[in-house]
Amino acid sequence: MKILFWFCLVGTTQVLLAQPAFLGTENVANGFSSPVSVTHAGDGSNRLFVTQQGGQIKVVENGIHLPTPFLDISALISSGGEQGLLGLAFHPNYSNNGYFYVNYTDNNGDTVVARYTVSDADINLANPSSAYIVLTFDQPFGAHNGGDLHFSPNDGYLYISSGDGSGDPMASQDINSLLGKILRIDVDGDDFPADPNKNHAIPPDNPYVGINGADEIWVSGLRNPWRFSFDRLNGDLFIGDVGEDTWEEFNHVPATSSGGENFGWPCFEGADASGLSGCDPNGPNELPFAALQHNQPNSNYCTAVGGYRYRGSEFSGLYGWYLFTDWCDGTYFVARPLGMAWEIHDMGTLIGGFAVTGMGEDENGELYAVAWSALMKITGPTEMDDVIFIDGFE
Ligand SMILES: [Ca+2]
Ligand SMILES: [Ca+2]
Ligand SMILES: [Ca+2]
Repeated sequence: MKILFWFCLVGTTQVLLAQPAFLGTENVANGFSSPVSVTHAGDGSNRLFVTQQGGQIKVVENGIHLPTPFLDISALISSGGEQGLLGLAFHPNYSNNGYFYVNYTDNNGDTVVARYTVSDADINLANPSSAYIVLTFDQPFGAHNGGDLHFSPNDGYLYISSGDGSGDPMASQDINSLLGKILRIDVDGDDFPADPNKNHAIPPDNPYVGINGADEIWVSGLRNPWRFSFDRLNGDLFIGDVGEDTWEEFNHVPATSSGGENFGWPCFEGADASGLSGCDPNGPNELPFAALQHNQPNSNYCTAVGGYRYRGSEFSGLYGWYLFTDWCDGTYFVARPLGMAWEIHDMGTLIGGFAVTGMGEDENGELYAVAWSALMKITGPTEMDDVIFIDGFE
């Protein structure tokens, strides 16, 4: 079990210390509508692709926000609230096959993971008729859809976050439900040739292969894992899990894991047992390495936004730190392992204080955030010696 730094922000400390110029932002492009994620294609172009909740993927090329969407599937989706186009990931071999993957809620409100292909004629236009369903599953209600997608740099499999569906939260503990999980699939095969709505293979080392439990599941016990990421260098998995009444969680699955971790929801929120019927107060409950507590002085935590471990080169003072934030509060934090525990620091508030919906990387590992209608680059210290933590710890 990990030792935690339960991080309860002491607001007076934050207010009294001067704000150092440690983390900052540079505006990259504007004019987005409800952006939820930003990523790159890994094709050497260093374009950025911004996913809009309403169903469009927008391209930023050489700092220019192109007016024509890369893809517009707004007619296929339910949007608004927590529904919409929620995630985008490019195939690791995109340069050769032109495949990319989206996660959206369809007109019935159900989750669809689909593959599309870039057009032959224009690298900034996808082929809208190339849709190929990879996986679908029912969503009982509108909220808690998860929706993020990433390929692991280690195994090349596609990982998909799903929320508990906001119906029966015990779905997160049901190993035969795909809700409240991180799923792990192989998009380069089809183990279900008779099923046109299930066009993927199952990695043979997934934890429930050959035993009771859905074969797609990698880890369970999540409430609404809205944004997650991989460490591009070593494959560590970081999951921001949106809490209910008390704790916003940031969870870690080391690259050496063989899957099957249970992060506790709804039997636990953070380390707190819920006492729900059907729950064992002794767990299992894999604890978060960081958690932000609701209703504390001078803070307003409400929605965990998982970030990235910085592996870029421009701001070497950030190298190896995992950056994360909260949608309501806007304070940024950095974390890194310290022996068996984690060292966590408050980095102050960026970008007007709130509404950062997602972060992402470019091809070089530089970090970006989307908030309101803007795409911003996150800047930091270029020397480790310049690092100053406003919480006063060193
Ligand atoms: Ca099939
Ligand atoms: Ca099974
Ligand atoms: Ca948990």
